[in-house]
Amino acid sequence: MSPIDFPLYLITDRRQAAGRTLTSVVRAALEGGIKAVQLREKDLPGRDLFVLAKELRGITREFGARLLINDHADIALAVDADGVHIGASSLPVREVRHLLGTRLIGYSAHGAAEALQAAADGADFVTFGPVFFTPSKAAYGTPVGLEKLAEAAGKLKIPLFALGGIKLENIPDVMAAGADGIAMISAIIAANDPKTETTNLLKTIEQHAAKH
Ligand code: 3NM
Repeated sequence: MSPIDFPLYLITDRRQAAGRTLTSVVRAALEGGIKAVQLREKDLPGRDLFVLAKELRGITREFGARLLINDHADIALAVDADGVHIGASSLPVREVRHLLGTRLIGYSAHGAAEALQAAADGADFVTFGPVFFTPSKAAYGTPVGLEKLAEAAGKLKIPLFALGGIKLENIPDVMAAGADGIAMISAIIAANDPKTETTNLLKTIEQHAAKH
């Protein structure tokens, strides 16, 4: 069985938590059924990130969920996380593989060629986006759209998680384009009721998952 057994990948941004603590919002998502969380919080210094990572390691473990750390392989190892999520400006995939052994490596790709290269280098899965416009980070540039998503999904042999501007309403189209799963920040982190929202998202993904 693939180690990528989660259909929905929650990426954190504490600034979108509407005054709630990130830990409380992640706990709600775990109660709603989320099975994989990426701790991102790019602005935090290493020590603060480590403290938060330890906290999230505790609660993800309670719920049998994966925890990946954005960029910081050292922090991932220090808290016994399940893996690291990296991108073009991070340590290269092969270097991270040396450090992490069999832990998971997720890679943020923005085009098919980049996604294929990450797979060839040994990434376990990719996020691909931004599929749609996302208020979460304007710096991601022009959305790639569903056609590019379909092209990449068709070529790739590792799981692809569509990312960027994804919410309940557009999940059917994204899954129909060939995504294996969905990654998101705001639809869960900024939700009034992250637990119920997570459950609804998971149900919708399940309903539209390709049957292999
Ligand atoms: N990475 P939301 S888009 C963190 O395209 C991130 O690589 C992206 O946030 C990429 O689910 C993105 O709120 C933000 O749109 C996703």
